[in-house]
Amino acid sequence: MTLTVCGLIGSPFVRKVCTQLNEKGVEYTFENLSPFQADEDFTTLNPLRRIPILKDSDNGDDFILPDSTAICHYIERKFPASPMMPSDHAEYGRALWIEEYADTEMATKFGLGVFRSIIFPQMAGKKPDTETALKCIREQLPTIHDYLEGQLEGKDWFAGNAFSLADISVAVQYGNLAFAGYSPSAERWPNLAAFMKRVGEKESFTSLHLKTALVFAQMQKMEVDPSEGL
Ligand SMILES: N[C@@H](CCC(=O)N[C@@H](CS)C(=O)NCC(=O)O)C(=O)O
Repeated sequence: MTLTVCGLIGSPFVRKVCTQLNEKGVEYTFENLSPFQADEDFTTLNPLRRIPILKDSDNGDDFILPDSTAICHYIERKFPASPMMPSDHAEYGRALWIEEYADTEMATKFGLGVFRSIIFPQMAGKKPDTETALKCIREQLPTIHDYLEGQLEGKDWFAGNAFSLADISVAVQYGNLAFAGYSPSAERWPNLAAFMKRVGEKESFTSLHLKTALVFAQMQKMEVDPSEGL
């Protein structure tokens, strides 16, 4: 059996899949695949031309699974040991919702608004677009932090009482914000800060996060004035 995760480690969706596999202790190989430099064949792997993509030799050479959510729930079904979804029905539903919220609302605002504005221009040898990123941090992100802060009230994890796919999905998005140089104020959003600290104690997450931080280490980071309370 060979599982291969294809993508770039800088993608939160790719790290979501790899963190789950690490947490479950499932071995996999990693294949670098950039959606931005891929040829036309990439469209046959994923018509949306996005990463991650999973290959599983158990299912033959033709088996290709795109999309982090499809991949993670496939992995959950194939490797049920060390479950990463709650067994309680209500909490299971909650985990799915938080995963969806992270993959759509958070990914759009964090990824397109902040991460891409800071990191992508620098990859092309240009200056980071700090103005766009700051506008997003000021106008769009507080609503997301507020929502998640409320969801964590009196709880260690987003769904059930153990680290789950919901937590991974949220944490990898905050990871990409951190690579751009911004993390939400711990004073204003203490539950969120405590949550990220707990996730940071998970080797499955931190090993990948630190490896990715090195990729962006030379890049200029944004600075947010602490007096803004963001
Ligand atoms: N819903 C997808 C989203 C995947 C996604 O947006 N991946 C980004 C990288 S972070 C991508 O491949 N972008 C390529 C592009 O925008 O052209 C998933 O969960 O896998």
